[in-house]
Amino acid sequence: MPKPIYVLSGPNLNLLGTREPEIYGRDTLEDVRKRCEARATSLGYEIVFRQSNHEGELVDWIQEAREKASALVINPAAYGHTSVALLDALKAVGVPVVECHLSNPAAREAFRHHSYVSLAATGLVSGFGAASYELAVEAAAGLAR
Ligand code: CA2
Repeated sequence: MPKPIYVLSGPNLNLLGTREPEIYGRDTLEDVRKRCEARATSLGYEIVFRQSNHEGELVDWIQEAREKASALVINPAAYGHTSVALLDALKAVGVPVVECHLSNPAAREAFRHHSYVSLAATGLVSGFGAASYELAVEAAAGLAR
């Protein structure tokens, strides 16, 4: 069995499915986890699926992925727009990185148009709701081979 694909989610995504369904959909983060797990299993991978509201904890998990992951999917949420710390950690991770977003930040407010995380990602999947995560897992598996 290859090393797992890490799937990390940033701040407030624990609230998924409880508010703003017109933007983020009705799936909960647990629903998203199940969808990612099913897609990864079909591709021969396990996943490590985690969410944190804390920037430093996300940095710790990205550093952990350097040793323990085949590839990394990250929805950095608002930290994507602000965090040089996440960018620095991702630049050092040494495994393929796929950025994902439920919504399409490029079609939203101007402050969402810039992503530090994009500077360290091979690619970006955005705008497809929970399916963005599944597609990102598939892309990550393809990059990991
Ligand atoms: O579209 C995405 O996945 C985002 O990463 C979500 C972030 C936002 O800051 C990014 O610009 C785009 C916000 C996550 C907040 O998630 C919530 C979900 C349900 C209810 C409240 C917040």
